[in-house]
Amino acid sequence: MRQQPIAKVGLLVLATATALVACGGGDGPNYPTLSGERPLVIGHRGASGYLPDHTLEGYRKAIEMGADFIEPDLVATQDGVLIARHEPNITGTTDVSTRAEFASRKTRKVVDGVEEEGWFASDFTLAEIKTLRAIQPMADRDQSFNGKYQIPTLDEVLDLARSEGAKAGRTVGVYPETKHPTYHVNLGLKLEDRLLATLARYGYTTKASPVIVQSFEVSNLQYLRTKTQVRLVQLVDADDVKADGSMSLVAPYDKPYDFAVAGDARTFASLLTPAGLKEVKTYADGVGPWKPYLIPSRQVDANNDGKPDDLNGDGKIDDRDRVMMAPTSVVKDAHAAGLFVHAYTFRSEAKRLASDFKGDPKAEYQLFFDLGVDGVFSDFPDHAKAAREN
Ligand SMILES: [Ca+2]
Repeated sequence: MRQQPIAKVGLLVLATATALVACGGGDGPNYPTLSGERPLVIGHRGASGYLPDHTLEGYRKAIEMGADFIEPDLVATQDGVLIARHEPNITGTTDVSTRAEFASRKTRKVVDGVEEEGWFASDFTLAEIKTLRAIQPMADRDQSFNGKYQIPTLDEVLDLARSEGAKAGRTVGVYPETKHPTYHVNLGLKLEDRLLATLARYGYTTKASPVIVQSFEVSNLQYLRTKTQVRLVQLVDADDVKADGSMSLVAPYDKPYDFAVAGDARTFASLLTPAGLKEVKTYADGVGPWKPYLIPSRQVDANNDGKPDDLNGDGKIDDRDRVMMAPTSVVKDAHAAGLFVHAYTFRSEAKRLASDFKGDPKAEYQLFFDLGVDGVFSDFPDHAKAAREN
């Protein structure tokens, strides 16, 4: 689903030059991707289906599982260091709430117009952040690694991609997301220049660099385009999918937050129209839509009682009780505009798969690969890779 604080997730996607190198050229099957090369497997927050999000251990596992890219979300510490966390609010992804020495840091902040309570990265120095340990934020996933792993910096993630890639004999890309760019500017902790300076230190300044930068906001990507040639991706979110399969656009997930601040009427959906995609192409190389924008799913109400049918008869209504619909034209339209498409988020748990897939995550990947997506953000990169090799 959409990008929720805490339970929600990251995103995104892409890379063509590296895939070419990894393939050793144009042999093998021809894929319906923008480049004709095989779609990318992006380890979403690492291998977050297995290990706590955004830890070096999780990223390493994603690489071992064959991810082409690993995906760190970026927020800033008080001393301006970029660290990998999904939210500025670190309450749900670290053990900070159990640390007596930080009890007084608990506070309230407004993130993209919504007030939140908890502990925030920008109130901690990097040295303090390093005393914390990561927690698995999804209650239904393995909690046994909680409290074991540190919070990595962007530099550490880039170093890991290089060293593990060298060990594996292939290029491993890094797919950083600037989280809540407007929020960080208002804190005096603008992310973009810090990110550019770091990437420049690694020599990552061109389209061929093993880096793709993603964001849900627009003006920061436009700014980045004036400063770097590394690939940029416009993320496209929504609040939810309605019963009929149409997208629910409710603030703050209705539009890029910089649009909200500027009073721009355009929504996330506006960015995926043919005209919107053409505009995105002026500053980005690809789009990273939430996957129901590409292939929606709907609930069933066969007896017209106004309630969704419990298709698998387990007494609950979840994704297993939805059926896949016909694809939209977004992938075709994006490719026509010259944009690659990296879709998020692919999750293997049975309860997160539509009824069509009968509990087999590979069937879902196959559907999206057949549609021509250029990459998938996956919590289970081993499953994504296996589906691609199939
Ligand atoms: Ca059910």
